[in-house]
Amino acid sequence: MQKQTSNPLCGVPHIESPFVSRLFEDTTDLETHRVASELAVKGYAIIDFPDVDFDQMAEHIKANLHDHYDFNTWRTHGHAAGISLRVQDAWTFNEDVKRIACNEHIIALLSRLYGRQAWPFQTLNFPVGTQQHFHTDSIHFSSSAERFMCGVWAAMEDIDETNGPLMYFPGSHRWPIYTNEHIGKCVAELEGTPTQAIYEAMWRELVEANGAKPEYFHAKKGQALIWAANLMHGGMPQLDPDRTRWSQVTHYFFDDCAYYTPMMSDPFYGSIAFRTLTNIVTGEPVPSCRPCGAAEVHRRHDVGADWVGRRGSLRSGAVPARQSGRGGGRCRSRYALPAAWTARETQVAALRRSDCAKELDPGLRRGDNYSDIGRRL
Ligand SMILES: O=C(O)CCC(=O)C(=O)O
Repeated sequence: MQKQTSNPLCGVPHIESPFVSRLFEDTTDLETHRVASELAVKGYAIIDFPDVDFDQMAEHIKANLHDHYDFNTWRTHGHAAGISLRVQDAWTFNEDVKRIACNEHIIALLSRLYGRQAWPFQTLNFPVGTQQHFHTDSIHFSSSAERFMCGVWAAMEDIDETNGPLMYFPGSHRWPIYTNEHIGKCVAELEGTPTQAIYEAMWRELVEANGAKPEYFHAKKGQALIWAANLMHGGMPQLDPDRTRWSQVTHYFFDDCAYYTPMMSDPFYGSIAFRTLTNIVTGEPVPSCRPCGAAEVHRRHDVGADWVGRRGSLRSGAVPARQSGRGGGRCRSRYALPAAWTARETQVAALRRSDCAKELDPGLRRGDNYSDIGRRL
């Protein structure tokens, strides 16, 4: 049985923790040790995909998904425009995609590396290089507590510099997570739906300021790469459009977090784009929650449904909160926080005193309070 090592930072993934050495000091499995230290230091680790049938499954996936992609249009237009082909969530209709996503060795490994139960929530199948600008997944899929997310990317054929290898900046996972507030954006103010393009100039400057040097994954079929939540990564241009670059990435979250899309959120304006998620293994929805207490005495509070659903009303302007302050690049528009939002703090403090102590006042149950606040906003 594994010894329980004391961990004062139970809300930090093991591989991201300053206590990573002691959290793995009892690990006798050398491969787990290697992967943990590579993820901790570089933000990625390469493994052989742990399924003896991987080659065969990859061939089935290629044959079965082939007709989902318009290769001709991609070769004549898409390739030069730097775009890609993808099928999202093919696990819903393809058993091999699902089997790769649900691989029990991967899930056990990730759970050990992060210190919480891992579960897959999304698959992407690419038949050609994505040619995607480098980015961090932390603006797309994130968690509170932060960094409880990772990607596992598997090569379904050999990849070299001519068919658009995956690229990444080792060590960039340790950089701060920059979101809308850091780049001066407010979703309520943007026209249309934001895309990662609003971050790309900043990322380029960040890479330059850090003197970061890219690496490229010239993968062999059957190799996989695990990346940490904040690793800066992307896809190189596919130099030879006649080739393919079949690959699957599965994204994983971990238990007992709240799950959201930072690029679509302004948390301190009261707008959080919570994610509606399904655990691919169980097929069950996974609600966002707020863990309470140290790992050994773990308790959790589900985030109320009304609270999760209230973001839409903020974007459509139901909250009359805007104070003008616009003018020039340096002077930003300002949004006042609704009074009910600030009042909520008092109620949450009361909730913390009661619910966490398991001494619930019947008049102050979590659901009641969150729902009530959601309605008033
Ligand atoms: O496969 C690639 O080229 C990049 C994939 C990627 O960046 C992602 O899925 O986040």
